[in-house]
Amino acid sequence: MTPRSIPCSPIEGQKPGTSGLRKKTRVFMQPGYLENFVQSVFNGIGGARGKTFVVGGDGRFFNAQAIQTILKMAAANGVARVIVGKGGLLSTPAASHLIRLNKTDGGLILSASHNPGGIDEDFGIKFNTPNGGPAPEGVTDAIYAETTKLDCYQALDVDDIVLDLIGEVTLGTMKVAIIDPVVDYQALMATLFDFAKIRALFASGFTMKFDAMHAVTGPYAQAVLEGALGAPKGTVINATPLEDFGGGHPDPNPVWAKPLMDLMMSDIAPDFGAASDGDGDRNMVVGRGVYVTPSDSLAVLAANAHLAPGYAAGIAGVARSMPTSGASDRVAKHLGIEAYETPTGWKFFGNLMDAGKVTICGEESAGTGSNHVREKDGLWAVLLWLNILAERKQSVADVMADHWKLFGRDYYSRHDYEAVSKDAADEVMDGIRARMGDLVGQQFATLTVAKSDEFTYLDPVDGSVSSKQGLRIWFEGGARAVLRLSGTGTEGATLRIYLEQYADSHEDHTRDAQDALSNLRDAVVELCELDRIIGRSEPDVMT
Ligand code: G16
Repeated sequence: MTPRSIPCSPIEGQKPGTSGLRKKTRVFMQPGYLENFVQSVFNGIGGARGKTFVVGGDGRFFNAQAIQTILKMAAANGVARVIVGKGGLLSTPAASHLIRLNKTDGGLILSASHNPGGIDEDFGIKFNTPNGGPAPEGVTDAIYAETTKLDCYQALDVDDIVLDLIGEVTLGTMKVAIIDPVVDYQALMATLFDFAKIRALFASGFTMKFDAMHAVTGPYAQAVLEGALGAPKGTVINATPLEDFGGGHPDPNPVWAKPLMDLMMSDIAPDFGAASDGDGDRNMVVGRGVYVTPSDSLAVLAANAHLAPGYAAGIAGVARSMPTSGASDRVAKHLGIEAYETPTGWKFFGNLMDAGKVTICGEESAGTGSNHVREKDGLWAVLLWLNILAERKQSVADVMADHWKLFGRDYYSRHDYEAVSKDAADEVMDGIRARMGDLVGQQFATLTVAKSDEFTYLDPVDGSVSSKQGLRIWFEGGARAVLRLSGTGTEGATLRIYLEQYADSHEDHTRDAQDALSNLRDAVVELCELDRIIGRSEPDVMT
C-alpha cells in the first residue's frame, strides 16, 4: 500500500469554465486525464497532506469509477479524511453544506450539472473551497497552471473500496467516512422552513409533482417531501438516480421537463409542480397553468422570504447574474436593501454572501439559493415556495398576479443556438463589439438602440475585475437584449440571447412571453446578422 508516483505528461485544455472542468465522458475516461486534473487540484491548493475533503457526485456514468480514482489519489497525497456520500452520491448543495458543516478544506464535486450523462455524453469535476462555494478565479487559475506542467501524480495501488455501506473505513492511512447523503441536508432545511406548516398544507389536500428527472435530487426530495412533510407517495416522480438520467436531459426547464409542463397546463394539474437538474442545484417552479421564470422566481422568493423562519428577520440584499431580469432589483428597492448584478457563474455570489451583503441570489439559468450554502439549491427553492404558499394560502397564479400588480412584469425568455461553430459564434460577438460605438440611434426591425456596452464586473468585496461578461443592448421603450457564449457546453459553442421587456404595474401582464418579446427578438436577429453568420434565425431551445 505504498503510494506510487506515476509519471505523466501535462494535458492541454483543462481550464475550468463557469463551473469546473466539463468534457465528454470519454475524454475523462482517457488514462491519466482525470488524474492530471485531480493532482493539479491538490498541488494548486498548496498540497493535500493532512487535509479533509468532501467527495461526491450526481451519480452519472463514470461517477463511481472516478470517485475510486480520487480516493486512491487522496490517500497517496496524504489526505487525512474524506467524507463521501453513500454510493458516491451527493447533490451539489448537499456537498456545499457538508464542506461547511465539517469545516473541511474543500470538496471535489463530480457533475456536468444539467448536461446529459452516459459514455457518449458529459462528465465534469469542480473544486469547491472551504466556504463551500465553487473555487474563485485565483484558485482555478492556480489549478489550471498545474495541469499544464504536471509530470507525475500520486496514487495508492489498492482495490476499490465498497461505498454502499454507511460507516468509516481506511484507505492506507486515510479515513473514509461514508455517510447518508440526505441526513445533514434535511436537518439544515428543517432549520430554515416551517415544516409543520408545510405538512399541514399537504394534509389539507394540496397536491404537487416533483420531477427529479432520474437525477440526484430523487432521494432528497423523497425524504423531505414524502417523508418529513407527508406529501403522498408518488409526489416525487423519476426519483431513482440513473447513470444516464433515463436517457433524458436533466435540465429543469419547459423544454426538457416537458411532461411536467404538459401536466401542469392540463385539466388534471396538481397545485404545484417543480423539477431539479442532474446535480440538484437548479430548479423549475410551475403552478397550475402558470410557468414561473427563474428571474421571477428569484423576485418572488426575495419579496416573500420573511414568511419562512430562516429569513424572518429579513434579508440583507439580493444578487442576480447580469443576464437575469431586473425583477429582483425592483423588490430590493421596495424592501430598501441593496441589489447586486454579477457575471454569470455562482462563484461570483460567494464573496457577497461571505461579506454578509446578500442573503438571496439567483440566475436566469434556473438557479436560486441563499447563504445557507454557497451553491444554488434546487430543493431549497422549492421548499421556500411551499413555505410561502402555506403562509399566503394562495395559488401560484395568484401569487404571480399580485407580484406583477405591485412590481410590474418583466417578460423574459432565453433563446439558445446550440452547437454553433466556435468561429461563427466569435464572429457574431466580435461583429457587435466592432459596431458597439455606432449602434445607438440605429433601428433594427421596429426598435431603436438606446444604449449598448459590454459588461465588466468590479467585485465590491475584493476589488477584482472580470471583463467581457456579456454584450448588452437596450432599446427605446425599455427592452434589453444580452448576448453571451455559454461556459458550460461541451460541443462547439452555444450562443445565448437573453430577451427582456418590462411592462409596468398598470400594463397587461397576461400576454404570452414570446409574443410580448417578438419585436425585440426580430431586432436582435437582424442586429446580429444571425442568418448570414450562423445560417439560422430560429433558436434550438427557448426557455
Ligand atoms: C453553471 C453555473 C451557474 C451559471 C451557469 C451558466 O451552472 O454554476 O452559476 O449560471 O453555469 O451556464 P452557461 O455558461 O452555460 O450559460 P451549472 O448548473 O451548470 O453548474
